[in-house]
Amino acid sequence: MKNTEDTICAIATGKGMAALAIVRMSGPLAFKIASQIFSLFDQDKKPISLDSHVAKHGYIFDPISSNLIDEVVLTPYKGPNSYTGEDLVEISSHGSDIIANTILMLMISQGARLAKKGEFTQRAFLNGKIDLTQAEAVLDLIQAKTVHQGRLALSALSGHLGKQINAVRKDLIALLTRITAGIDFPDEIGDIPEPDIEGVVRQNIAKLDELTRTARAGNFLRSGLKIAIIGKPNVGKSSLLNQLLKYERAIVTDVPGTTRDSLEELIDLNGIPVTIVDTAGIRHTDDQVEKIGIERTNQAIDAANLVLVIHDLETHTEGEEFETILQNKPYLLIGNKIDLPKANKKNIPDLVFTNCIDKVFISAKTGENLDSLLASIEKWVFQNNANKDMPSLNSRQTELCIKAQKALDLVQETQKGNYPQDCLATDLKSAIDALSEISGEIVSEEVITEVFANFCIGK
Ligand SMILES: Nc1nc2c(ncn2[C@@H]2O[C@H](COP(=O)(O)OP(=O)(O)O)[C@@H](O)[C@H]2O)c(=O)[nH]1
Ligand SMILES: [Mg+2]
Repeated sequence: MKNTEDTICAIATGKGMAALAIVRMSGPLAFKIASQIFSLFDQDKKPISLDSHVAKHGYIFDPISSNLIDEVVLTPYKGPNSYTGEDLVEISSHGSDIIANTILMLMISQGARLAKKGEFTQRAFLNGKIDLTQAEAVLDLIQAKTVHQGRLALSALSGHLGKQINAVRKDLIALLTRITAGIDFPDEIGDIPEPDIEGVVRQNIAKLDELTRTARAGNFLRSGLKIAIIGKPNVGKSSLLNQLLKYERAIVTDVPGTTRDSLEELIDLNGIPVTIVDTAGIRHTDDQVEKIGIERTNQAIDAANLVLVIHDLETHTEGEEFETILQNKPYLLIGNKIDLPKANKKNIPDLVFTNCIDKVFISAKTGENLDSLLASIEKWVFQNNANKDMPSLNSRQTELCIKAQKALDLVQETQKGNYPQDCLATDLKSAIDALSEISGEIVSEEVITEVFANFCIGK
Protein backbone atom coordinates (compact mmCIF):
# COMPACT_ATOMS: atom_id res chain seq x y z
CA MET A 1 0.00 0.00 0.00
CA LYS A 2 3.02 2.28 0.36
CA ASN A 3 3.10 5.01 -2.21
CA THR A 4 6.45 6.57 -1.69
CA GLU A 5 8.22 6.15 -5.00
CA ASP A 6 7.49 9.68 -6.08
CA THR A 7 8.36 12.98 -4.48
CA ILE A 8 5.51 15.30 -3.54
CA CYS A 9 5.50 19.03 -2.89
CA ALA A 10 3.02 21.65 -1.71
CA ILE A 11 2.67 25.03 -0.10
CA ALA A 12 1.90 24.28 3.55
CA THR A 13 0.81 27.76 4.62
CA GLY A 14 -2.38 29.67 3.81
CA LYS A 15 -2.86 31.91 0.80
CA GLY A 16 -2.51 35.66 1.00
CA MET A 17 0.00 38.18 2.30
CA ALA A 18 2.00 37.00 5.32
CA ALA A 19 5.48 37.30 6.80
CA LEU A 20 6.44 33.79 5.77
CA ALA A 21 5.31 30.97 3.51
CA ILE A 22 6.40 27.35 3.87
CA VAL A 23 6.85 25.06 0.89
CA ARG A 24 7.46 21.42 1.72
CA MET A 25 8.62 18.46 -0.27
CA SER A 26 8.75 14.77 0.67
CA GLY A 27 10.06 11.67 -1.07
CA PRO A 28 13.23 10.09 -2.41
CA LEU A 29 14.19 13.11 -4.56
CA ALA A 30 13.49 15.74 -1.88
CA PHE A 31 17.13 16.30 -0.87
CA LYS A 32 18.43 16.15 -4.43
CA ILE A 33 15.91 18.67 -5.75
CA ALA A 34 16.44 20.96 -2.76
CA SER A 35 20.19 21.01 -3.26
CA GLN A 36 19.68 21.83 -6.95
CA ILE A 37 17.64 24.95 -6.24
CA PHE A 38 19.28 26.15 -3.00
CA SER A 39 22.61 27.81 -2.41
CA LEU A 40 24.32 29.50 0.54
CA PHE A 41 25.31 32.54 -1.48
CA ASP A 42 23.31 34.73 -3.83
CA GLN A 43 26.23 35.31 -6.24
CA ASP A 44 28.01 32.02 -6.52
CA LYS A 45 25.09 29.59 -6.93
CA LYS A 46 26.79 26.37 -6.00
CA PRO A 47 24.50 23.60 -4.84
CA ILE A 48 25.38 22.27 -1.40
CA SER A 49 24.92 19.07 0.51
CA LEU A 50 22.27 19.04 3.23
CA ASP A 51 22.60 17.93 6.85
CA SER A 52 19.51 16.50 8.48
CA HIS A 53 17.77 18.69 11.07
CA VAL A 54 20.11 21.63 10.46
CA ALA A 55 18.33 24.75 9.22
CA LYS A 56 20.33 26.70 6.67
CA HIS A 57 19.97 30.29 5.61
CA GLY A 58 20.50 30.79 1.88
CA TYR A 59 18.95 31.50 -1.50
CA ILE A 60 16.58 29.81 -3.91
CA PHE A 61 17.50 30.19 -7.55
CA ASP A 62 16.27 28.82 -10.83
CA PRO A 63 18.91 26.24 -11.86
CA ILE A 64 18.20 26.83 -15.58
CA SER A 65 18.06 30.63 -15.83
CA SER A 66 20.14 31.21 -12.67
CA ASN A 67 17.57 33.82 -11.61
CA LEU A 68 17.43 34.54 -7.92
CA ILE A 69 13.97 33.78 -6.46
CA ASP A 70 14.15 34.52 -2.72
CA GLU A 71 16.21 34.53 0.44
CA VAL A 72 15.02 31.59 2.54
CA VAL A 73 15.64 29.20 5.43
CA LEU A 74 15.77 25.56 4.41
CA THR A 75 15.33 22.71 6.89
CA PRO A 76 16.04 19.16 5.71
CA TYR A 77 14.81 16.11 7.62
CA LYS A 78 16.37 12.81 6.66
CA GLY A 79 13.87 9.93 6.74
CA PRO A 80 12.73 8.12 8.78
CA ASN A 81 13.17 10.99 11.27
CA SER A 82 10.68 13.27 9.59
CA TYR A 83 6.94 13.98 9.65
CA THR A 84 6.29 11.67 6.70
CA GLY A 85 8.99 9.14 7.57
CA GLU A 86 10.68 9.96 4.22
CA ASP A 87 13.28 12.55 3.27
CA LEU A 88 11.49 15.84 3.80
CA VAL A 89 12.49 19.43 3.14
CA GLU A 90 10.79 22.59 4.33
CA ILE A 91 11.58 25.95 2.81
CA SER A 92 10.49 29.10 4.64
CA SER A 93 10.34 31.90 2.13
CA HIS A 94 8.93 35.40 2.31
CA GLY A 95 5.17 35.14 2.52
CA SER A 96 4.23 36.11 -0.99
CA ASP A 97 2.01 33.80 -3.03
CA ILE A 98 4.15 34.50 -6.10
CA ILE A 99 7.41 33.47 -4.42
CA ALA A 100 5.90 30.36 -2.81
CA ASN A 101 4.37 29.35 -6.15
CA THR A 102 7.63 29.91 -8.00
CA ILE A 103 9.50 27.69 -5.52
CA LEU A 104 6.78 25.06 -5.94
CA MET A 105 7.10 25.24 -9.74
CA LEU A 106 10.88 24.86 -9.47
CA MET A 107 10.42 21.70 -7.40
CA ILE A 108 8.00 20.34 -9.98
CA SER A 109 10.34 21.20 -12.85
CA GLN A 110 13.06 19.21 -11.06
CA GLY A 111 10.92 16.07 -10.78
CA ALA A 112 8.52 16.47 -7.82
CA ARG A 113 4.75 16.44 -8.25
CA LEU A 114 2.01 18.44 -6.53
CA ALA A 115 0.78 16.65 -3.40
CA LYS A 116 -2.83 15.61 -3.02
CA LYS A 117 -4.93 16.70 -0.05
CA GLY A 118 -3.47 15.37 3.19
CA GLU A 119 -0.84 13.37 1.33
CA PHE A 120 2.00 14.28 3.71
CA THR A 121 -0.04 12.99 6.66
CA GLN A 122 -1.17 9.99 4.59
CA ARG A 123 2.47 9.09 4.01
CA ALA A 124 3.16 9.51 7.73
CA PHE A 125 0.36 6.98 8.31
CA LEU A 126 1.47 4.57 5.57
CA ASN A 127 5.03 4.71 6.85
CA GLY A 128 3.88 3.86 10.38
CA LYS A 129 4.79 7.22 11.93
CA ILE A 130 1.23 7.69 13.21
CA ASP A 131 -1.93 5.58 13.40
CA LEU A 132 -5.22 6.50 11.76
CA THR A 133 -6.66 8.09 14.92
CA GLN A 134 -3.63 10.39 15.03
CA ALA A 135 -4.05 11.28 11.34
CA GLU A 136 -7.68 12.17 12.02
CA ALA A 137 -6.54 14.23 15.01
CA VAL A 138 -4.23 16.24 12.73
CA LEU A 139 -7.29 17.27 10.73
CA ASP A 140 -9.29 18.03 13.89
CA LEU A 141 -6.45 20.18 15.17
CA ILE A 142 -6.20 22.18 11.94
CA GLN A 143 -9.96 22.70 11.95
CA ALA A 144 -10.33 23.44 15.68
CA LYS A 145 -12.26 26.65 16.28
CA THR A 146 -12.23 26.66 20.06
CA VAL A 147 -9.50 26.06 22.63
CA HIS A 148 -11.28 22.96 23.87
CA GLN A 149 -11.51 21.45 20.38
CA GLY A 150 -7.78 22.04 20.01
CA ARG A 151 -6.99 20.40 23.36
CA LEU A 152 -8.98 17.28 22.52
CA ALA A 153 -7.39 16.98 19.10
CA LEU A 154 -3.95 17.34 20.63
CA SER A 155 -4.70 14.60 23.13
CA ALA A 156 -5.73 12.25 20.30
CA LEU A 157 -2.70 13.36 18.29
CA SER A 158 -0.42 12.25 21.11
CA GLY A 159 -1.76 8.76 20.47
CA HIS A 160 -3.86 8.55 23.64
CA LEU A 161 -6.96 7.29 21.84
CA GLY A 162 -5.01 4.82 19.71
CA LYS A 163 -3.39 3.43 22.87
CA GLN A 164 -6.72 2.86 24.58
CA ILE A 165 -8.14 1.09 21.55
CA ASN A 166 -4.99 -0.96 21.20
CA ALA A 167 -5.06 -2.06 24.83
CA VAL A 168 -8.51 -3.60 24.25
CA ARG A 169 -7.42 -5.06 20.95
CA LYS A 170 -4.35 -6.71 22.49
CA ASP A 171 -6.41 -8.23 25.30
CA LEU A 172 -8.81 -9.74 22.78
CA ILE A 173 -6.01 -11.02 20.54
CA ALA A 174 -4.41 -12.72 23.55
CA LEU A 175 -7.75 -14.33 24.37
CA LEU A 176 -8.32 -15.47 20.80
CA THR A 177 -4.80 -16.88 20.57
CA ARG A 178 -5.34 -18.83 23.77
CA ILE A 179 -8.73 -20.18 22.60
CA THR A 180 -7.26 -21.18 19.23
CA ALA A 181 -4.36 -22.91 20.95
CA GLY A 182 -6.86 -24.84 23.07
CA ILE A 183 -8.70 -25.96 19.93
CA ASP A 184 -5.49 -26.98 18.14
CA PHE A 185 -4.04 -28.77 21.15
CA PRO A 186 -7.03 -30.06 23.09
CA ASP A 187 -4.94 -32.45 25.16
CA GLU A 188 -1.95 -30.28 25.99
CA ILE A 189 -3.73 -26.93 26.38
CA GLY A 190 -7.50 -27.48 26.29
CA ASP A 191 -10.31 -25.07 27.11
CA ILE A 192 -9.78 -21.84 29.03
CA PRO A 193 -11.73 -21.66 32.30
CA GLU A 194 -15.07 -20.01 31.45
CA PRO A 195 -14.82 -17.28 34.15
CA ASP A 196 -11.50 -16.15 32.60
CA ILE A 197 -13.11 -15.58 29.22
CA GLU A 198 -16.13 -13.95 30.83
CA GLY A 199 -13.88 -11.58 32.80
CA VAL A 200 -11.80 -10.43 29.84
CA VAL A 201 -14.88 -9.87 27.66
CA ARG A 202 -16.79 -8.01 30.37
CA GLN A 203 -13.86 -5.70 31.22
CA ASN A 204 -13.29 -4.80 27.60
CA ILE A 205 -16.97 -4.16 26.89
CA ALA A 206 -16.83 -1.69 29.80
CA LYS A 207 -13.73 0.01 28.36
CA LEU A 208 -15.36 0.35 24.93
CA ASP A 209 -18.53 1.61 26.57
CA GLU A 210 -16.58 4.39 28.25
CA LEU A 211 -15.03 5.35 24.93
CA THR A 212 -18.32 5.45 23.02
CA ARG A 213 -19.81 7.63 25.74
CA THR A 214 -17.23 10.30 24.91
CA ALA A 215 -18.54 10.39 21.34
CA ARG A 216 -21.63 12.38 22.29
CA ALA A 217 -19.66 15.25 23.82
CA GLY A 218 -17.08 14.93 21.05
CA ASN A 219 -19.76 15.34 18.44
CA PHE A 220 -20.97 18.57 20.07
CA LEU A 221 -17.39 19.78 20.31
CA ARG A 222 -16.69 19.08 16.66
CA SER A 223 -19.97 19.98 15.01
CA GLY A 224 -21.33 22.38 17.59
CA LEU A 225 -24.39 22.41 19.79
CA LYS A 226 -27.65 24.05 18.81
CA ILE A 227 -29.67 25.72 21.54
CA ALA A 228 -33.10 27.34 21.10
CA ILE A 229 -34.38 29.95 23.57
CA ILE A 230 -38.16 29.74 23.89
CA GLY A 231 -40.87 31.13 26.14
CA LYS A 232 -43.87 33.45 26.25
CA PRO A 233 -43.54 36.99 24.88
CA ASN A 234 -41.62 39.41 27.09
CA VAL A 235 -40.02 36.87 29.42
CA GLY A 236 -36.51 38.03 28.37
CA LYS A 237 -35.48 35.64 25.58
CA SER A 238 -33.84 38.32 23.45
CA SER A 239 -32.24 39.85 26.54
CA LEU A 240 -30.65 36.47 27.28
CA LEU A 241 -29.33 36.16 23.72
CA ASN A 242 -27.79 39.63 24.01
CA GLN A 243 -26.33 38.78 27.40
CA LEU A 244 -24.74 35.59 26.01
CA LEU A 245 -23.36 37.43 22.99
CA LYS A 246 -22.22 40.33 25.19
CA TYR A 247 -23.71 42.88 22.78
CA GLU A 248 -27.15 44.16 21.80
CA ARG A 249 -27.86 41.80 18.92
CA ALA A 250 -31.63 41.45 19.30
CA ILE A 251 -34.10 44.26 19.81
CA VAL A 252 -35.36 44.26 23.38
CA THR A 253 -38.50 46.21 24.29
CA ASP A 254 -41.29 45.82 26.80
CA VAL A 255 -43.74 45.36 23.89
CA PRO A 256 -44.78 41.69 23.68
CA GLY A 257 -44.15 40.21 20.22
CA THR A 258 -41.04 42.30 19.44
CA THR A 259 -39.08 39.33 18.10
CA ARG A 260 -40.94 38.04 15.10
CA ASP A 261 -38.36 35.89 13.40
CA SER A 262 -35.80 33.43 14.75
CA LEU A 263 -32.32 34.91 15.16
CA GLU A 264 -29.23 32.72 15.05
CA GLU A 265 -25.82 33.54 16.51
CA LEU A 266 -22.66 31.59 17.32
CA ILE A 267 -20.95 31.72 20.72
CA ASP A 268 -17.98 29.93 22.26
CA LEU A 269 -19.33 28.42 25.46
CA ASN A 270 -16.23 27.45 27.43
CA GLY A 271 -14.81 25.88 24.29
CA ILE A 272 -18.03 24.38 22.92
CA PRO A 273 -19.18 26.04 19.69
CA VAL A 274 -22.84 26.86 20.32
CA THR A 275 -25.43 28.24 17.92
CA ILE A 276 -28.05 30.11 19.90
CA VAL A 277 -31.46 30.70 18.34
CA ASP A 278 -33.67 33.43 19.79
CA THR A 279 -37.29 32.81 18.85
CA ALA A 280 -40.59 34.62 18.66
CA GLY A 281 -42.60 34.27 21.86
CA ILE A 282 -45.16 31.52 21.94
CA ARG A 283 -48.76 32.78 22.29
CA HIS A 284 -52.09 32.65 20.48
CA THR A 285 -52.29 35.49 17.99
CA ASP A 286 -54.13 36.57 14.84
CA ASP A 287 -51.16 38.57 13.58
CA GLN A 288 -50.02 36.89 10.38
CA VAL A 289 -46.32 37.75 10.78
CA GLU A 290 -46.28 36.66 14.40
CA LYS A 291 -47.97 33.38 13.44
CA ILE A 292 -45.18 32.63 10.99
CA GLY A 293 -42.66 33.57 13.69
CA ILE A 294 -44.23 31.03 16.03
CA GLU A 295 -44.11 28.40 13.29
CA ARG A 296 -40.37 29.14 13.02
CA THR A 297 -40.09 28.73 16.77
CA ASN A 298 -41.37 25.19 16.38
CA GLN A 299 -38.80 24.54 13.67
CA ALA A 300 -36.07 25.94 15.92
CA ILE A 301 -37.12 23.55 18.68
CA ASP A 302 -37.01 20.68 16.20
CA ALA A 303 -33.50 21.57 15.07
CA ALA A 304 -32.14 22.19 18.58
CA ASN A 305 -30.15 19.72 20.66
CA LEU A 306 -31.12 21.55 23.82
CA VAL A 307 -33.88 24.06 24.59
CA LEU A 308 -33.82 26.85 27.15
CA VAL A 309 -37.38 27.44 28.38
CA ILE A 310 -37.55 30.93 29.86
CA HIS A 311 -40.03 31.80 32.51
CA ASP A 312 -40.74 35.29 33.89
CA LEU A 313 -40.39 35.21 37.70
CA GLU A 314 -42.19 38.57 37.97
CA THR A 315 -45.39 37.76 36.06
CA HIS A 316 -45.18 34.13 37.03
CA THR A 317 -48.28 32.21 35.99
CA GLU A 318 -48.84 28.56 36.73
CA GLY A 319 -49.55 25.87 34.17
CA GLU A 320 -47.37 26.89 31.23
CA GLU A 321 -47.84 24.18 28.64
CA PHE A 322 -44.43 23.92 27.13
CA GLU A 323 -43.96 20.26 27.55
CA THR A 324 -46.31 19.41 24.68
CA ILE A 325 -44.40 21.71 22.32
CA LEU A 326 -41.07 20.33 23.45
CA GLN A 327 -41.78 16.77 22.34
CA ASN A 328 -39.19 15.07 24.51
CA LYS A 329 -36.44 17.59 23.69
CA PRO A 330 -34.05 17.95 26.58
CA TYR A 331 -34.55 21.36 28.16
CA LEU A 332 -33.31 23.61 30.92
CA LEU A 333 -35.83 25.66 32.81
CA ILE A 334 -34.78 29.23 33.38
CA GLY A 335 -36.46 31.57 35.83
CA ASN A 336 -35.62 35.04 34.52
CA LYS A 337 -35.76 38.52 36.08
CA ILE A 338 -34.54 37.29 39.46
CA ASP A 339 -33.55 40.90 40.14
CA LEU A 340 -37.21 41.98 40.40
CA PRO A 341 -38.55 39.78 43.21
CA LYS A 342 -35.26 40.41 45.01
CA ALA A 343 -35.60 44.20 44.68
CA ASN A 344 -39.27 44.13 45.64
CA LYS A 345 -38.56 41.78 48.55
CA LYS A 346 -40.99 39.22 47.18
CA ASN A 347 -40.60 35.48 47.39
CA ILE A 348 -39.01 33.82 44.39
CA PRO A 349 -41.70 31.53 42.98
CA ASP A 350 -40.79 27.92 42.51
CA LEU A 351 -41.08 26.56 39.00
CA VAL A 352 -42.72 23.18 38.78
CA PHE A 353 -41.74 21.32 35.64
CA THR A 354 -41.34 17.61 35.61
CA ASN A 355 -38.78 16.63 33.04
CA CYS A 356 -36.29 19.47 32.89
CA ILE A 357 -32.61 18.67 33.14
CA ASP A 358 -31.96 21.51 35.53
CA LYS A 359 -33.46 24.73 36.86
CA VAL A 360 -31.50 27.98 36.91
CA PHE A 361 -32.61 31.40 38.15
CA ILE A 362 -30.99 34.31 36.37
CA SER A 363 -31.33 37.92 35.39
CA ALA A 364 -30.88 38.37 31.67
CA LYS A 365 -30.78 42.10 32.30
CA THR A 366 -27.96 42.24 34.85
CA GLY A 367 -26.22 38.98 33.93
CA GLU A 368 -26.71 37.61 37.44
CA ASN A 369 -26.17 33.86 37.66
CA LEU A 370 -25.34 33.51 33.98
CA ASP A 371 -22.31 31.46 35.04
CA SER A 372 -24.60 28.85 36.61
CA LEU A 373 -26.58 28.65 33.38
CA LEU A 374 -23.42 28.11 31.33
CA ALA A 375 -22.16 25.54 33.84
CA SER A 376 -25.45 23.72 33.64
CA ILE A 377 -25.28 23.55 29.82
CA GLU A 378 -21.69 22.34 30.00
CA LYS A 379 -22.60 19.69 32.55
CA TRP A 380 -25.31 18.38 30.21
CA VAL A 381 -22.91 18.29 27.24
CA PHE A 382 -20.37 16.23 29.15
CA GLN A 383 -23.05 14.19 30.95
CA ASN A 384 -21.24 14.69 34.24
CA ASN A 385 -18.19 13.06 32.72
CA ALA A 386 -15.42 14.38 34.92
CA ASN A 387 -12.67 13.69 32.41
CA LYS A 388 -13.38 16.39 29.83
CA ASP A 389 -9.96 16.04 28.27
CA MET A 390 -10.42 12.43 27.31
CA PRO A 391 -10.14 12.25 23.52
CA SER A 392 -13.53 11.60 22.04
CA LEU A 393 -14.34 9.32 19.16
CA ASN A 394 -15.45 10.75 15.83
CA SER A 395 -18.34 9.13 13.94
CA ARG A 396 -16.14 6.68 12.01
CA GLN A 397 -14.46 5.54 15.20
CA THR A 398 -17.74 5.37 17.13
CA GLU A 399 -19.36 3.16 14.51
CA LEU A 400 -16.45 0.71 14.70
CA CYS A 401 -16.36 0.82 18.48
CA ILE A 402 -20.06 -0.05 18.63
CA LYS A 403 -19.47 -2.83 16.10
CA ALA A 404 -16.76 -4.27 18.38
CA GLN A 405 -19.04 -3.96 21.41
CA LYS A 406 -21.85 -5.79 19.63
CA ALA A 407 -19.49 -8.58 18.60
CA LEU A 408 -18.38 -8.91 22.22
CA ASP A 409 -22.04 -8.99 23.33
CA LEU A 410 -22.45 -11.98 21.00
CA VAL A 411 -19.39 -13.62 22.55
CA GLN A 412 -21.05 -13.23 25.94
CA GLU A 413 -24.30 -14.70 24.67
CA THR A 414 -22.59 -17.65 23.02
CA GLN A 415 -20.76 -18.28 26.25
CA LYS A 416 -23.99 -18.39 28.22
CA GLY A 417 -25.27 -21.07 25.79
CA ASN A 418 -22.38 -23.36 26.82
CA TYR A 419 -21.29 -23.98 23.23
CA PRO A 420 -17.79 -25.27 22.50
CA GLN A 421 -15.14 -22.52 22.77
CA ASP A 422 -14.38 -22.49 19.06
CA CYS A 423 -17.85 -20.92 18.56
CA LEU A 424 -16.52 -17.78 20.28
CA ALA A 425 -13.67 -17.33 17.82
CA THR A 426 -15.65 -15.77 14.94
CA ASP A 427 -17.22 -12.98 16.99
CA LEU A 428 -14.02 -12.36 18.88
CA LYS A 429 -12.24 -12.01 15.55
CA SER A 430 -14.79 -9.50 14.23
CA ALA A 431 -14.41 -7.40 17.42
CA ILE A 432 -10.64 -7.40 16.88
CA ASP A 433 -11.06 -6.47 13.21
CA ALA A 434 -13.32 -3.52 14.03
CA LEU A 435 -10.77 -2.22 16.54
CA SER A 436 -7.92 -2.72 14.06
CA GLU A 437 -9.83 -0.57 11.62
CA ILE A 438 -10.07 2.28 14.15
CA SER A 439 -6.32 2.56 14.50
CA GLY A 440 -5.80 1.67 10.85
CA GLU A 441 -3.93 -1.61 11.41
CA ILE A 442 -6.29 -3.18 8.93
CA VAL A 443 -8.06 -0.69 6.78
CA SER A 444 -9.34 -0.51 3.24
CA GLU A 445 -8.05 1.89 0.60
CA GLU A 446 -11.51 3.56 0.46
CA VAL A 447 -11.49 4.37 4.15
CA ILE A 448 -8.03 5.90 3.87
CA THR A 449 -9.09 7.97 0.88
CA GLU A 450 -12.15 9.17 2.78
CA VAL A 451 -10.19 10.13 5.88
CA PHE A 452 -7.67 12.17 3.90
CA ALA A 453 -10.16 13.70 1.47
CA ASN A 454 -11.07 16.34 4.07
CA PHE A 455 -7.50 17.55 4.52
CA CYS A 456 -6.01 20.57 2.84
CA ILE A 457 -3.16 20.38 0.38
CA GLY A 458 0.19 20.72 2.12
CA LYS A 459 -0.74 18.84 5.29
N1 LIG B 1 -35.82 43.58 35.40
C1 LIG B 1 -35.55 42.76 34.41
N2 LIG B 1 -36.08 42.98 33.19
C2 LIG B 1 -35.79 42.16 32.18
C3 LIG B 1 -34.93 41.05 32.36
N3 LIG B 1 -34.85 40.41 31.18
C4 LIG B 1 -35.58 41.09 30.29
N4 LIG B 1 -36.18 42.17 30.90
C5 LIG B 1 -37.06 43.13 30.29
O1 LIG B 1 -38.21 42.45 29.81
C6 LIG B 1 -38.68 43.07 28.60
C7 LIG B 1 -38.78 42.02 27.51
O2 LIG B 1 -37.47 41.57 27.21
P1 LIG B 1 -37.13 40.82 25.86
O3 LIG B 1 -35.74 40.32 25.99
O4 LIG B 1 -37.47 41.64 24.69
O5 LIG B 1 -38.14 39.60 25.97
P2 LIG B 1 -38.58 38.52 24.84
O6 LIG B 1 -39.87 39.01 24.30
O7 LIG B 1 -38.74 37.25 25.58
O8 LIG B 1 -37.50 38.48 23.83
C8 LIG B 1 -37.69 44.18 28.29
O9 LIG B 1 -38.23 45.42 28.75
C9 LIG B 1 -36.46 43.78 29.08
O10 LIG B 1 -35.67 44.89 29.44
C10 LIG B 1 -34.39 40.82 33.65
O11 LIG B 1 -33.64 39.88 33.93
N5 LIG B 1 -34.75 41.71 34.64
MG1 LIG C 1 -37.59 38.76 21.84
